[in-house]
Amino acid sequence: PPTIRREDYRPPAFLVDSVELHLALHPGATRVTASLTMRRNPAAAPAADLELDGEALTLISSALDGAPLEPGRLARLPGGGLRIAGVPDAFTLRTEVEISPEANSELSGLYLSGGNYFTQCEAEGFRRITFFPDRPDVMARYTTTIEAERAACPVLLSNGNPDGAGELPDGRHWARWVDPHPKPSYLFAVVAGDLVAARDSFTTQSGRDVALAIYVRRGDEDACGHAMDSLKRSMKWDEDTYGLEYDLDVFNIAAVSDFNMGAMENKGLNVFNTKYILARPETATDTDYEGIETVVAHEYFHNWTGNRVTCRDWFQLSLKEGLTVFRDQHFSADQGSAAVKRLSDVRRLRAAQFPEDAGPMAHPVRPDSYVEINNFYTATVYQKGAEVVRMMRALIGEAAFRRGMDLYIQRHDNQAVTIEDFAQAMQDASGVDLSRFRRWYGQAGTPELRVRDAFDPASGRYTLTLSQSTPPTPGQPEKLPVPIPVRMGLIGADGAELPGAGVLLLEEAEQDFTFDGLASRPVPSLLRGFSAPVRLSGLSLEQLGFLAAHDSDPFVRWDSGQQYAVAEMLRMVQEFRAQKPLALPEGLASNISALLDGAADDPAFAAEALVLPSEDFVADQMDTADPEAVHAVRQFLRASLGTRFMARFAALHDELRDAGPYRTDGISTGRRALRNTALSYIGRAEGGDGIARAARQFETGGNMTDVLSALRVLADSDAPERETALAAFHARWRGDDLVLDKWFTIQAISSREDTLRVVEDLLQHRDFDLRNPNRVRALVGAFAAGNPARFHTASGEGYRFLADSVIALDAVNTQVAARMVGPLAQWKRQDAARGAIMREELRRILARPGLSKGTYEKVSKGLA
Ligand code: B3K
Ligand code: ZN
Repeated sequence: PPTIRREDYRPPAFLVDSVELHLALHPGATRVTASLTMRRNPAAAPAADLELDGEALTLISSALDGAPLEPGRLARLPGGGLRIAGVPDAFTLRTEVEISPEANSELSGLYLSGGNYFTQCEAEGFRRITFFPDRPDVMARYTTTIEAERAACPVLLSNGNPDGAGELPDGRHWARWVDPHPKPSYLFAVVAGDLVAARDSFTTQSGRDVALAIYVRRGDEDACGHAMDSLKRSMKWDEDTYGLEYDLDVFNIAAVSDFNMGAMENKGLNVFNTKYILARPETATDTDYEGIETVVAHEYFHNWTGNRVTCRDWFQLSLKEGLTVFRDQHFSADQGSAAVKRLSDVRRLRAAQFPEDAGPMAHPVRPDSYVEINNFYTATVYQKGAEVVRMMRALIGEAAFRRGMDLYIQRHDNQAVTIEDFAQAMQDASGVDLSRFRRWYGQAGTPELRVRDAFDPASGRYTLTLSQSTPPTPGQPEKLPVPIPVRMGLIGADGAELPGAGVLLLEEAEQDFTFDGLASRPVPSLLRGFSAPVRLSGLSLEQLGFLAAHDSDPFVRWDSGQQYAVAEMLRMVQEFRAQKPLALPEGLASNISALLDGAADDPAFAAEALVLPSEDFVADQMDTADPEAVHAVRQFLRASLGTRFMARFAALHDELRDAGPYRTDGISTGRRALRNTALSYIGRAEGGDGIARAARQFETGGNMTDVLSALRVLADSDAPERETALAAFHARWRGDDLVLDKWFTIQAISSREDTLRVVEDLLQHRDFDLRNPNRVRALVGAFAAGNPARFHTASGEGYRFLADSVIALDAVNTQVAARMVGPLAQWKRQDAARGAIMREELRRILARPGLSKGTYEKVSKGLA
């Protein structure tokens, strides 16, 4: 399959001013008629023929300016597109095609889910609905008429504002939608079916009323409250923070349980995975509630950053995604504890993006090439992209950043633009030269930031030497220094903050920063708030312990505690490998003890800080991972800490029980998080009553957060309560897809040795369905990406299981299949024996005839 390169970008030869679409919906054979008003693009090189994208379309008829096109002027292109010879400068093209929603298991284009119709067009799904120049720099005004059987599809939705509806013969009806804003085809959407709406309204800052509706399956209307509330808060926040107001009369969301990702920002008609809409206290965890708030906000914010101003081409994806993640993170931080939000964002970045940046798929925030664009909706484009925007704001200041956003939108409204245009707006609005900063967009890899320090007692001068280097990544052997904003402070021996706090800008490979007038050697607190997405090293265990106890910055306090634990765990891994007995390090124990002392002051922070660094995070710090040893060490520490502090964990577990109704505010979720962290330690402790506590909490827990935390403890155990609880949970929730997903996941991530066997059995379970992406992610994805000890079992069975799953999936849904390849492609991180089996499995996938280009790209790059 061909590689698409950023440098090959050419403007489209033809533009589309308006689109009139008519969809006659039938499950097996839907008719789509499209009338495109087109003209030559004066800014493009002249082309003789018109070429349109198309995939899995059956052409029924075509006409140019009202005259049927004779077959001689038509040719089908290799991927299924259409070439029309000798078109005039301006014309109307009418095509009629047939598609089969029923046969669409790819879930791209128009498909059926539970008898209802949904579309997904980003990145290249619109070409599966009609012939079109399916690229984001072709922006057009759409009018969409949908017709369907009234009984099966009482609800007919598309983008924009409603513009009429009526009856048709044979029990059918129609509805028309007009979207006044020009948009790229990837933002097109249609939803039709037997859905019911939860409704509300929002009055914008200029006094316009917007009708809000969330469409769900009958019976789920009562589970939309949190999503609706999040939507209204997002709408208000964007007005207050950026002056950005909603621009249609209606804002609709439709929820679907078969969906390739989280949600989609289609203009005026967002389509959501039910996972990010539906929540009731008894079915959704606190993490689910947070996810809903974040994703609802994210998709809403796309209305300006993505929809009104869109991407010129897919290499610019981070223009909308990095910026919109930055915006949703900022929004969520404003809703509750900004510090705890930052910790969890950083934890995610390190868990997903750092390994990507260090692996075979490493790519810059603005990639240079791709085979399948859907493979580039990555943690790098999203999360690192957001970090780059955040650094930009730190460099130019908040006020200038706001002016830059205003300028960006004012200059580029209704345009398809580049990351460079965004950086230029920020530069022009701030007067700050960002030319070197732009390297962050073009260079892959995580910079390593090293610190050395020296103190001269005679002069009272303290010198911090910061240096940076970025490791080579595929296709980029040499790296240049990037500007790294290092927010910092200095701490005196008594734990008090000294003068000198600020932001150091490291622009070169190495720089000295000096501080005068100090009485004694301070401890440097670096990367406060995680001011740059880099790996920091050079602090001693002693300094880390000191910072964990004393720093005023919550991020540094948390991170120093984590780094301290990592250092100890790595040392213990070596001891384990040398078959030495393990012992609980006293320093680590005293850090935990101090956290327990202060836990009541900030339960949410304590819950984050008490959790040991994940197995993957520890393994990532090793030259060659050792999943067994890391697992053994982490389990040993959980058990010994649980045993050592049993009484205190038990007290927390008793005291923090929810009183009163379930609430999702930061205080309540923080208390639950801390309580359940305590339970998880007790669950591993020797001689503890963890199983009894968990069984009781499982039975009496009033919300899913508590019930699932309890089930997790049981599922990790060999106690007889395990089977009883799993069976009871299944019996109670078998009718609820989203809760059943949790049942699959909790078994897939169990630390028990028989987990792979259990997972293989679950693959045959009557409730497992390869066509449902949530279910696949809940079982196969959770096992491969969330259970390193069992996935990396030395026999290689875990690898074989994943390869088999990828092969089976690729025949059903190529996007989901390609996403699952990731863990196998990290073979360079493993020892020689494991690496050989992983490569063998990758080759086995690659050898499959008819492999999709998306899976091909991931596997072949993974093997390289
Ligand atoms: N823009 C969509 C993601 C589309 C993924 C296509 N493979 C959701 C989002 O980022 O908001
Ligand atoms: Zn997005």
